[in-house]
Amino acid sequence: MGFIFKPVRWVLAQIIIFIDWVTRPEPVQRSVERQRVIDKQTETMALYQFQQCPFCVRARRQIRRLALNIETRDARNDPQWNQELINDGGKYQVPCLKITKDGGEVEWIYESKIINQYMEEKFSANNL
Ligand SMILES: N[C@@H](CCC(=O)N[C@@H](CS)C(=O)NCC(=O)O)C(=O)O
Repeated sequence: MGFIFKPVRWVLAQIIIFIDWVTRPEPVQRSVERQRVIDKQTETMALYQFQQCPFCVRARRQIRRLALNIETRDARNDPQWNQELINDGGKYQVPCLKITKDGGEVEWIYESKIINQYMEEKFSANNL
């Protein structure tokens, strides 16, 4: 029976991606200067994720809504990001936001809700 789950999961993932695309949020508009400051801050951030994971969709929507230029890294198919997530992040779970601070210190944030809360607090629309 196991063979049936893979295609069902794949179809569900396609539906999620399609609904996400149709209902994608409108990015906030900022002044050029403000966007430049935020781009500088997000330059050293990366989201480890899977394309078809609903929790990653949640984090990617927040990135889009807040108009953040955060690199996304495929932790399922790219062995480099896969190993880095496991070895340096500490566990194989996505989404995970990697933040490299000014002094070189690295923080790994797991859990989509916590990631979104972090982005909201740091780059919220009120913070134009
Ligand atoms: N509570 C977590 C759930 C994350 C989660 O379950 N992610 C799955 C992918 S959808 C995962 O990392 N699975 C690891 C694996 O496939 O081994 C969140 O909200 O971020």
